[in-house]
Parts: sequence; structure tokens; C-alpha cells
Amino acid sequence: MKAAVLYEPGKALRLEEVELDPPKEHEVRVRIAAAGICRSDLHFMKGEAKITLPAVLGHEGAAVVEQVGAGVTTVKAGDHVILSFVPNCGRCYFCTMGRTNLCDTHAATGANLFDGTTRLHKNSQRIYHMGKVACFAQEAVVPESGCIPIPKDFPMAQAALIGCCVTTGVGAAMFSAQVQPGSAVAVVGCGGVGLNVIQGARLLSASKIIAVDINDASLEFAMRFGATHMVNSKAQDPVAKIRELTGGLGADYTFEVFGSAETVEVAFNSCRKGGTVVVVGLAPLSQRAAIDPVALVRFEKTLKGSYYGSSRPSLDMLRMVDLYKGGKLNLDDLVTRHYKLDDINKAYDDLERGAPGRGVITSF
Ligand code: CND
Ligand code: ZN
Repeated sequence: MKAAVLYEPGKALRLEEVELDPPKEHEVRVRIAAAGICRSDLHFMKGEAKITLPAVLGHEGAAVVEQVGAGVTTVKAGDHVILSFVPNCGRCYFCTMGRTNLCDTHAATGANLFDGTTRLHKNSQRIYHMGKVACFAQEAVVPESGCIPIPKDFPMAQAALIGCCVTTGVGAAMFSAQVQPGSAVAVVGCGGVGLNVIQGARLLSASKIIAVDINDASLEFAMRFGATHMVNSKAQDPVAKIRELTGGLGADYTFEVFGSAETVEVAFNSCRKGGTVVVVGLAPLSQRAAIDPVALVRFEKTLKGSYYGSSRPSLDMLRMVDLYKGGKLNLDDLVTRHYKLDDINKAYDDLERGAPGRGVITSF
């Protein structure tokens, strides 16, 4: 089957034929229907984050079940599923306490499947599976716990987005920050994930939602998802502007959704006393943000990270499905670009250029 393989950071993804072995116990073979173009994959391509190589990237996907391995009971051939990039073991400390997005077994096995091996290979060379999803390919073998069944009439491109940017963004507002009605929110970085923080904050009845980006088109686009104010941080000092828009106080909640030390500092410094700073973006491994420890203490700010929106993916993705069906989440307008798998490198060039909304591969 055809897949986009990363062999070396800094080089284009190589589109080639690779072999995919049948699913083992508690694994499922799926045919990919849609795969979102998320910046997390780009971090690996640029060497800003590390993954064992060669690897098939892609962690935001929706698919149709083709074949199930031994012991699989929760899905069957023909089912439509959202793929989770944190499938969970159900038994480790974090799964037991209900924080399934932090599953230790998943972290320990990384880009292998749960048994520590890969199903992907090219002749004798092993190929790794990003997030145990690896959906930049025609097919994938994924853990059963990474398959979340959805109704067959649910649109697949929108389902794929629930696999990452929707659950990550809406979850950051809903579960990590628990945004209160009437509050002021600032979102630094308004791409696929940031737009969902914005619509999550709107859903939770924030009264002021300040979109911050370096790109005017992305700011205009954010207004359609609930932003009430726009700040272009290339043209204006974002910290001063957020303070000005909040009566000098700073925002109740600030979200960093680009992934850099600089934007983490903007989020920290534009949050009011007693407010909450949520970091969603994944900064390059070499960077360290300068956080004033005295400001943290004297201003009683809460600084927290948010992985997969602090969600329990298999439960909370179904909430996103229902919120979309109830007309409360706009996933249709999020999808601004459709690509063929063959054009994946172009899709990432468009992301780098700052094209608004989310690109999705829908032709394999
Ligand atoms: P995408 O590239 O779509 O959006 C980033 C946005 O940030 C774009 O609109 C840029 O114009 C904007 N931007 C760039 N520089 C600045 C700046 N200096 N100030 C303000 N805005 C800026 O990326 P994405 O939405 O796919 O992903 C955003 C981050 O979230 C990225 O680091 C990704 O790896 C991370 C992420 C985290 C998680 C998680 O579970 N925490 C899940 N998925 C993605
Ligand atoms: Zn993602």
C-alpha cells in the first residue's frame, strides 16, 4: 500500500509502496478515509521534535475498519472510526485514574504498537507508526483502543479533525482551563487547533475572545469561529494590546497554540493576576521560555500544559460528534483545503505559509 514516509528531518516525505502486516491481537486494520494536516507532524519533518525514523506520520484521521485481529470486540469490519493518537492500555496508573490521555504504556512504546513492534516495513526495514496512527497512508494497523466508532452518516473529513485539532482545542478550553461564562480569553496562534480553542471558548460563553496571530487572513477567519477582537502580533505588541482590551487587567485565560518559547511568554505575560495560562503548542525541543518566577508567585497565575485537550479521547470525542450534530461546533467551515495523498508535501508548504483553516487529505 502507498504511504508518505519520513526518512530524515529536513527532507520531503517520500511517497512509496510499503508493506503492512495483518493485525495482531487487539489490533485493527483500517482503510484511511481522511487525514488532517496538523503542525505536530511538521515538527518531526523540521527536526523540532523527535520520532524514531523512518516513520509514517499522520495522527489526525478517520477510517473504515477492514479487518480485526484476535480478541477485538468493540469494532467490526465496515465500522467508521475516528483514530486516537493516544490509544490507551486501560491498566497503567494514569488510565486507572481516568487520565487516559496520559497513558504510560502508550508513552513507553512510542511509535511502535503496544507489543513493541511495527506492522509497517519495507523489506527488512522497520517503519514506525506516529502516535500508533500513521494515517498518511492508504491503510493502517492501529490498536483497538485507538478506534472510536462513529455513525456511518458522519462526514469523514470532519471526523478526522475530531481526531486531533477539535478535541485538542475545544478540550483545552473545556477541560484544561474550564473557561467560565463571561470571561475574557486570549488565543495566541489561530490555526487548526487555535480556531477550536476559540470556538470552545465561545461554546462556554466567554464574553471576550481575543485572537492573536501574525497573519491577517487567519485573524479574519477566526472571527467566524467566535473571536471578538483581532491582534496582529507583528504589527502591535500583543501583551499591551490584550491588556488594553481587558481594561488593563489581562485576560482571565490565555492559550498558547503555536508552539514557541516566544508565544508561551506572550500568553504568560498577558494573563491577569489569578488567571490561567494554558500551553497547547509544542515548542521546538531546544527552546526554553523565560517565565518570571516572582510574577508566577505574586500574581498567582496558574500555568498548565494541555495534551489532547486533557480529554479522555474515547469518551470526549463522542461529545464533539454530538456538539457538531447539534450545531454547536462548526467543523464544516474549518476544512478549507482538500488534498490527494500524493500532494502531501504541498499541503505542508501551505500550512507553513499560514493558509487559514485546516487542510485534509481526502483522496488516497
Ligand atoms: P497551524 O500551523 O495550523 O497554526 C499555527 C498558527 O500560529 C498559524 O495561524 C500561524 O500564523 C500562527 N503563528 C505563527 N507564529 C505566531 C506568533 N509568533 N504569534 C502568534 N501566532 C503565530 O498549527 P496547528 O494549529 O496545527 O498546531 C498548533 C500547535 O499545537 C503546534 O505546535 C502543534 O504541534 C500543537 C499541537 C498540540 C497538541 C496537543 O495535544 N497539545 C495536539 N496537536 C497539535
Ligand atoms: Zn495534532
